[in-house]
Amino acid sequence: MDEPEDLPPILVAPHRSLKTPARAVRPADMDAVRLLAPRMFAAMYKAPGIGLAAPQVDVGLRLAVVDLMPGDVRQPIVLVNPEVTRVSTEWATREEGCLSLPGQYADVSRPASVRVAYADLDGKRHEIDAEGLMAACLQHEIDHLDGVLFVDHLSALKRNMLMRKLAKERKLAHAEK
Ligand code: GNR
Ligand code: NI
Repeated sequence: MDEPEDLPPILVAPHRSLKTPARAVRPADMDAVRLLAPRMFAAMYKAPGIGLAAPQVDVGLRLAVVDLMPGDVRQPIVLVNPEVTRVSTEWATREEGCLSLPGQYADVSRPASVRVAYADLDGKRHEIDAEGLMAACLQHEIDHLDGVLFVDHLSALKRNMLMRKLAKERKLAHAEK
């Protein structure tokens, strides 16, 4: 048997680190970022999820990884200092989940399409024009870098209901262990 890989644990809300805006990645951070990114992918694939932001593994840097795995083929994207530079006037609503709110899902409305500028691990700049699930995922990950969770886009009533449901389910899961 292989040794289980040492993966960074994914923080679950409520947690202070999930509410704290992350700082920009600087050139001096790039060695640490190059070590962290593969571990973030491993944690994301294991979960499984389609995106993971550094604050979710308690690292306060503007770094996220995304892989929508279209047709189960891996298409990993590392986003260093991603920024939304254009949003459509049209909005779209889709169900979202979050690895930091395990088992919780809600309809979230956001701009239907976005342009995102970012750098890769070599410092090369890129732009993506995204719509559909990719647009929602990129906005969701950039929100994490600003200390924002998808529940922050819901009414206070829906947010409180979902947070209480999460706390109750976690309490039950711990009691059953
Ligand atoms: O796995 C995830 N699925 C998802 C579905 C709809 C919109 C956004 C996402 S991202 C989420 C993983 C996660 O928590 N990323 O921060
Ligand atoms: Ni999330």
